[in-house]
Amino acid sequence: MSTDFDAVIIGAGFAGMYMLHRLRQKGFTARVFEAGEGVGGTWYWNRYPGARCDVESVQYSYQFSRELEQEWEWTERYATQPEILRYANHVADRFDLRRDIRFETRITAAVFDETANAWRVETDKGDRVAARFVITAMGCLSSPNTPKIPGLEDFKGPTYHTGNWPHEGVDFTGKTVGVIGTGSSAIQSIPIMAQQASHLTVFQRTANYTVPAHNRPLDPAYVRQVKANYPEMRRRARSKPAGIDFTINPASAIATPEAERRREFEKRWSYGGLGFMASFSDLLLNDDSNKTAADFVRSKIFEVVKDPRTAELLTPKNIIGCKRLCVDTGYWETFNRPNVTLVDISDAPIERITASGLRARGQDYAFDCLVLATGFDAMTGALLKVDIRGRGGVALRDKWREGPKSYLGLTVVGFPNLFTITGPGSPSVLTNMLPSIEQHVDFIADCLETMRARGVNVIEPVEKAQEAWVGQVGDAANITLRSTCSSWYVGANIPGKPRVFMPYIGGFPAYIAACETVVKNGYEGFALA
Ligand code: N01
Repeated sequence: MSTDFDAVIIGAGFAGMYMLHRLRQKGFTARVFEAGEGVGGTWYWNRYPGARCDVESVQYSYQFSRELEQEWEWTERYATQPEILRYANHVADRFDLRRDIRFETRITAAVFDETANAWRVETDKGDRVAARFVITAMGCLSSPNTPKIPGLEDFKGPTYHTGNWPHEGVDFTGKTVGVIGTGSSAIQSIPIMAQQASHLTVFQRTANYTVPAHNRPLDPAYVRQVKANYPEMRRRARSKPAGIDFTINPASAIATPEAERRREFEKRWSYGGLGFMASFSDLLLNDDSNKTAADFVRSKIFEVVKDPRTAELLTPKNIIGCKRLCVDTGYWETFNRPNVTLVDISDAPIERITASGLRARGQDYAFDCLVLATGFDAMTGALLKVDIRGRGGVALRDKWREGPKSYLGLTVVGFPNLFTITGPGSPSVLTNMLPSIEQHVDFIADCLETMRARGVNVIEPVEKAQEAWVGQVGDAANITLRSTCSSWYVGANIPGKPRVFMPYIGGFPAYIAACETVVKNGYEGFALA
């Protein structure tokens, strides 16, 4: 059967854009469908005040084009959402991507036609297209979670979700604001909202660890030096578990004398950012080591927050780094402001949202605006919103009822010619997303090229290889403390979601090696027909 395109790509974030570019370079035809009006994915939707990336801008960038790398000028250590969105738009223009992207169009269904060996794709605008391949590029944190709190629809004022923020922005000047949630999005936005609002009430279910960003404008001399040495920096980053170039101290925290340990933590703290978790190599492997880092951060809260009761409430009790570590600018300081109140809801859920605010622990709180900083149905949420059906009409939703299973986080048994960029079972959210995306896109593009050269029409993983990979993902998860708490990594934030540690935590280098071995052995673990 002739198809409309070689590939349909779902989503025009960084993954979808680069996938389109690579396929075009190799002479394939592709059409991207994107729900938003523009490119940028997560950076298109997450426009809440204070949104910025917690990976340094010079590393959170594409490396596939040396020219792009050299011409783009990042202005801050951690780029703001508007700057990253400008970068995404620059890439779309520079590589002339828009002509193959259909905006404001959401794919609703993708069904594999076994007689034609093609995917039949439907959109909410009535498009019906056929493609040999479907490639999902929907992002891991792109399906906002609005918790089913009773009375949500009763609230008379505006309600905003950090993951779907109004494009025109929101001015909270003179308003009273209630914020539910204290994850990364809340920790970034609360300090800014507090500067605008007449009063801000923060409803905290779980206190979170955060490290200072120490953000600053980038020194042009530093940028010149990075640009002169980009390939070397990228190579070092690829050799690190998180795909980020920072130095990991190989020592054990608990085996290091206390004074020396504290010096190392202080050094990392004053440098700022996620590299704090690389202070010692066993922080996520050993409870006692983890506690040394947790206690260090806890002590910092009491140095900053003046009211001891508030400091106590802000003090996380769980393992540091188990939930995703946050990076902030002035978060704890914000709770010294007279117009900010912290309400602990750890022991009882919010009873209900009311017309004028909410009721929690038997008390009513009134505010003009409600902000839900309540996160996402991570990793599988966006994928399963699309009605994806493989062989025999089996739905991916049913196939993954007990949790996602994939081969390399890229392909699924029973779903031929379907690729999931940064899908569950790949390093994705545990790494710098940009290099992880590029590695997946390159794998897929090379695979399609090999298939074309060999006259192969269909690729699909075999059950045995998928089971072995799922076993490896599970074994890696069991070694670390990261799989032990209630986080979105294990689906714990979504009622009824199966508890499975979804990303591959064996590290970026081990993952790249696994993919390379598969290719070297002639796409081992796949059936090619
Ligand atoms: O979401 P989250 P997020 N009642 O799930 C609370 C990336 N990111 O949008 O912890 C009351 O972390 C929930 O409480 P609890 C990054 O990977 C990156 O902040 O479940 N509270 C929690 O406090 C990040 O990890 C960047 O007890 C409820 C909060 O809402 C991921 O996105 C910036 C509740 C949700 O926190 C998600 O971050 C932003 C309820 N019913 C995000 N339901 C950077 O690059 C949920 N909560 C810096």
